[in-house]
Amino acid sequence: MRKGCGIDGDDQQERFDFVVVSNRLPVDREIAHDGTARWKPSPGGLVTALEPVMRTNDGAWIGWSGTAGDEVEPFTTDGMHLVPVTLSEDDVRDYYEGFSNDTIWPLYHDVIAPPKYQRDWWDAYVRVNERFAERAAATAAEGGTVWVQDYQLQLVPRMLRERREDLTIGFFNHIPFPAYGLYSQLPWRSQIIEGLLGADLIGFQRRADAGNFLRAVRRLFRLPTVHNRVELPPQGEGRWPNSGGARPRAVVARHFPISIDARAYIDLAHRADVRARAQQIRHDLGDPGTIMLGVDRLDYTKGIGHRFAAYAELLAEGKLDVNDTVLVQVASPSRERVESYKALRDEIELTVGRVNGDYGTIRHSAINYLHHGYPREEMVALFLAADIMLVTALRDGMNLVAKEYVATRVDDDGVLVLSEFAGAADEMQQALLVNPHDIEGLKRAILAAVHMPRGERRQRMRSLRTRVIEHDVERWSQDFLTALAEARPSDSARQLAAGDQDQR
Ligand code: GDG
Repeated sequence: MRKGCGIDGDDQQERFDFVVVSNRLPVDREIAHDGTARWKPSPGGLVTALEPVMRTNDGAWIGWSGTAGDEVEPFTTDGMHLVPVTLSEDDVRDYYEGFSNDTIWPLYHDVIAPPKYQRDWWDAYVRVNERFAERAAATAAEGGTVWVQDYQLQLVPRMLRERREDLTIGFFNHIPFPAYGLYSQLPWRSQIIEGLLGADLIGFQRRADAGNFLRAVRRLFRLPTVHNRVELPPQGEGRWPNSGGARPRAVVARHFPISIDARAYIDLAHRADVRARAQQIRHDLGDPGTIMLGVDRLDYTKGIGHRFAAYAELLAEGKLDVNDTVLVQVASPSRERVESYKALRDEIELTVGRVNGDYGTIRHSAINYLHHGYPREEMVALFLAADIMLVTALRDGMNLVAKEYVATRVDDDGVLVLSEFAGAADEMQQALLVNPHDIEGLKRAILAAVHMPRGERRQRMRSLRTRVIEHDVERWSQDFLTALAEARPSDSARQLAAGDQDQR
């Protein structure tokens, strides 16, 4: 609900009972041929997840527009009230590409790439988190609920509580939280935990992530945790973490596995033009016996190289035939100014060239590599065309692609090969689960997928689909908001939880 009057006598600013804060706004600016600009919804895991919740609750969304130096006034588009935060070139380099994507991202993904610990990046992270917290404090109504998203904004809960003790604050971490042995490398490990403890409820993808976080709290602050609750004693007692408020309170840390808007994927899968496109894709690929598919941001966490290695060995050993098999790999461009991503792109593209050079023929490429982003319709057509979906992440908070693939398969066909290191594995036990580091095991799983009888494919796919359809993104947000209302039973939190239930 919107309110015209603010607190502290600031009556110009519109205030909202429900505020989402994330690094990026859920829109991209598009420049038309005539030079006019408009905002269009942007694709991506987080946007897909939160857009329906925002619309239902008429909330405000705080985030960066995606362009450095952009100074944009709050605006409403597609029924969503958006509040932009400005990031300078330096902020983007040091807070976003630096600390978020070159320190926290690799550290939280089990140091697959070496994290860089740079003090000026940390300073930028603190500065930009302050800016988001200030914006949130100025946007939330008295007694309102603020839901902060993801690893770029871990200090915001505490900074917000320092400014507004009246708010109910939730935080959701979309990426893994590492074991303490790794987490303890972080020079600012205590400050990050204090930042997060500013929330009433901290959500993680997997039970193991919540466990790792609670262990870090115990190790760093010697605070007691009971089940999933941290009891914060009155300030000044013991090694008290500075989490913002002065009052003793409890913080709950639990897992809430995120999901997708399954209905939207099912609807697309039934559309005649999308189905025709799927057939066209098959035909254009030479009507092979087996189409395998990978869809990932070009990121070192996704195990794209491991997937290629297993596939290339199967071709080399004659267990797969390039005349009858193709691997389509969509690798959408990502974080292209970060060094480790540049190196990854070189490595992946070198491998594609080698595999195609070694095993391709004039008629058939072994790997059909696409370094583009595509509209969702095209993704669904690809999912429908693919006999086997390869999700071989080395570490992944959840992996929405795995869920999108099964939601799309309205024909109950197709096989999902899924890494046990993706959060999705906890719920998707009927997939062919693999350890992507074990190349022999990965090869066995690929062959099992290629040769799996129709009956087994149907039985596995049905059970996977039931799970994803019953646990969709609306259920995720409902579960989170209900738990938030239980953690701190304010009026706004109770209303959000109840409103969400009415929607179902
Ligand atoms: C983070 C966590 C967690 C990709 N390429 C295109 C495209 N995509 C869409 C996919 C999917 C989303 O982007 C990617 O989500 P993932 O979950 O697979 O991975 P991350 O981007 O790493 O997301 C992850 C997620 O947050 C949510 O909490 O699951 O673990 O790392 O929806 O379909 N969409 C379109 N064109 C593309 O080219 N339209």
